[in-house]
Amino acid sequence: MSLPLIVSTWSFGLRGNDAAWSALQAGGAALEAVESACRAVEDDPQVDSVGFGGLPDRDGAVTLDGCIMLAPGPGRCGGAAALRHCHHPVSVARRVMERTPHILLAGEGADRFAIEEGFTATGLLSDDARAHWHSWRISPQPIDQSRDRGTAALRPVDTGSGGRLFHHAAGGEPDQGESRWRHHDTIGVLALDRGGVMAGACSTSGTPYKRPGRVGDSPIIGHGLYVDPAAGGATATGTGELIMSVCGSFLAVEEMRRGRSPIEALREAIERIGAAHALQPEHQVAMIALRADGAWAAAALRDGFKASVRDRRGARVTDPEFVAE
Ligand code: SD4
Repeated sequence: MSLPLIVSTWSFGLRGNDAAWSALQAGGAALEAVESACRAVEDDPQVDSVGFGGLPDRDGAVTLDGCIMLAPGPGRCGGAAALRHCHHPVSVARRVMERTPHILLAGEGADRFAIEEGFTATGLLSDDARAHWHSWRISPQPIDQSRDRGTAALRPVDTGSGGRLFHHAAGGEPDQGESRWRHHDTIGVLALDRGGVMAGACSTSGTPYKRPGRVGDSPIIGHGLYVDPAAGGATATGTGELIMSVCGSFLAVEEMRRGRSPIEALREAIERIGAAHALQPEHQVAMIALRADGAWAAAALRDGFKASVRDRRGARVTDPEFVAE
């Protein structure tokens, strides 16, 4: 087994992996690595689905979600949902894990907790995101991208260069003009440090123009992320409602606990989602899974997903081994 190892969702995960790598390679903890990987993407205003620069809800408010996990059990996992004033949900989630007896704080109380913990209150709506929200209001697009019907739905297709294009669901050419918008993806990260300790984290601004109050899978342990050192870890990106309907990350980890390989476990979770839903053109779910021995895999419901990995052999972007359709 070659340790350490860090794997993230999407090609923008490369930037997160890079940010975490030198400390991880020098013997740093997996927990620090997954947090700093998420923070690097949260800080990037060009990523309009995570952290500062994320697209807002339909009322123009950006709300951020994230969670972090070492293991089931007290003080080993935490989440923060619907933060409106702190652009590092992954770090707030870590404080929830380390400084409270709770697992999930949400909304105003989560922001208040973050400020009490010393986080700086900041605006989350970038100029670009505000401008896009204004044009969306003039020419309304789907309010909840993962559920609206009958629209010119777009699906994210990772170009492998850190950017993504969007294919019209009905086919046709990717629209470059749309490429920065209507992203639908979470940074999910799993790492094993040199000591063999595993950690995971994820962070998102959720579905663009979502109904205010809507929370997806990403801040909720078992849905967007699950880590159990005895079995492995998994994290998800895509339409939260689909992931949540099968406790996607928990399901994948449980499959590994039963002896399945990471790819077999992901395949089970993805196929379960496909079987449970009348899939809409805009739906996508993708997952990564990691086992304690360093074996990992990526899988997706539909094409267009990529995963990013960094280990002693270098940094690379890979296609998922399994795509359901
Ligand atoms: C959610 N899963 O809120 C998140 C959003 C996302 O890729 O971006 N997924 O449903």
